[in-house]
Amino acid sequence: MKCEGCGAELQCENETLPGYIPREVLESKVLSGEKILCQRCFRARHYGKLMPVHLKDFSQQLREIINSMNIDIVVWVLDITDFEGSYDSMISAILRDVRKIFVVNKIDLLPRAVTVKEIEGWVRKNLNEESFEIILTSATKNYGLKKLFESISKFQRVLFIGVTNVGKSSLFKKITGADVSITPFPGTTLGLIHAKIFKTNLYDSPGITTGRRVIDLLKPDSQKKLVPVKHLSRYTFKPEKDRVIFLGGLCRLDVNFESEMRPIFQVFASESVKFHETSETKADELWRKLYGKLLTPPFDPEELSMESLNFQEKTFELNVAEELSIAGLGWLSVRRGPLEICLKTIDGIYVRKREALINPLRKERRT
Ligand SMILES: Nc1nc2c(ncn2[C@@H]2O[C@H](COP(=O)(O)OP(=O)(O)OP(=O)(O)O)[C@@H](O)[C@H]2O)c(=O)[nH]1
Ligand SMILES: [Mg+2]
Repeated sequence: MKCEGCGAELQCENETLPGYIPREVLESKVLSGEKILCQRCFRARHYGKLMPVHLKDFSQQLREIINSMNIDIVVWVLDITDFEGSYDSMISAILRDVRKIFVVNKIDLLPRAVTVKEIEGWVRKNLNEESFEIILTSATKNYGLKKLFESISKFQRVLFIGVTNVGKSSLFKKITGADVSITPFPGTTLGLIHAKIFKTNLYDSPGITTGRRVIDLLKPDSQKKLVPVKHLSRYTFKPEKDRVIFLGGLCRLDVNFESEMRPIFQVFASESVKFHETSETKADELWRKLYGKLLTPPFDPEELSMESLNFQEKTFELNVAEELSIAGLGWLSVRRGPLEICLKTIDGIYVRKREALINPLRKERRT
C-alpha cells in the first residue's frame, strides 16, 4: 500500500524512513476508507515542514522503469527559471532514445514583457535534442494544461520526470485531479504515483537530484526560501570599473570593462537572494564578514561553512543580449556591453553563458 501524497510504500516500523505511518492511524484510515497519507506528507500539509529522508537517486531507476513499465512517452518537466539546473545532460543521456515531450513550467515567473513565442523559440534553440515537442505551462496559473492533456492523451502510459521542484506533481495534480503532495521543498515525491484519466495511465515520479544546482547544497528550510513563489526579483546594475557584485554569499562577480560607457545588466533570482555591490578592495573582507548574514544564501554561515567550500573561478566575455546563468541560483542579462565578468561560485555548480532569454533587443510584448 502506498502513501497517496508522495507514493512511498507505507510502513509502520521506522519513523525516519519514507512511508512511515503509526499503525493505529493506518488501521483507522483503512477501516473508514479515508485517504491515507504518510506522516511526512501529513506534516508537510498541516505544518509546512518536510521531514528529511534519505532520497534514493531516481535517475538510476529511470531507464529500467521506462522499459519494464512499457512507457510510451516521457514528459520531461523543466523549470524556465532554472533552465540550466533542470535541463541536465545526465538525464538527457539517459533519455536519448526515448520518446519525449518537453514541458517548460513556471512561465508565470518570467517578466510579462517576454512573449510566449519568444520563450518557446528560445527553449527550442537551447535544447540539444533531435526531435521533440515543447509545451509551455504554468501549473499555478493553469496555463498550457489543456494542450499538455491533449498531447499526452494519445498515449496509454505516460511518465512525468524531471529534477526536484520543477512542478511535476503540480502539473500531475492539475491534469488528473489526484491529491498528490506539493511543497516548496525539493524531494517531496518519493515513489511512483499512478492515476488514470480516460485511457491514459499517468505516473508522477520522484525528482532527480543532480548536485549541480546551488539549491541542492542547502538544507531543506533554506531550499524552501530559495524557491521563487510569485515572481523573481530583478535588479539593474550599472557598475563603475573594478566593482564586485555578490549574488548572496555563494556567487561573486568581479566586473571589468574597457569602454567609456558603463555596462548595464539585470540580475534575476529568487527574492531571498541578496544582491550587494561593493569595491574590489573591500570585497574579500565583506564576503567573509557578511557571508550567510547579509549575503544570503546560505541563510546561516554554518549551514555551508565558507572554509568547507571549494570555489571555482571562470572569466566570461559578455555582450548585449547575452546572459550568464548559475544553476539553482539565478542569471544575469546584459543590456549594455561589452564587459568581462570573473565569476566565482562553488565547484561543481553548472554555469553557462547563453543567448538571452530576457532579450533587451526584443520587439514583441506578451499579450
Ligand atoms: N510560480 C510557480 N510555482 C510553481 C509552478 N508549478 C509548481 N510550482 C511550485 O513549485 C514548488 C514545487 O512543486 P512540486 O509540484 O512539488 O514539484 P515537483 O517537481 O513535484 O517536486 P519533487 O516532488 O520534489 O520532485 C511548489 O512550491 C509549487 O507550488 C508554476 O507553474 N509556477
Ligand atoms: Mg513531486
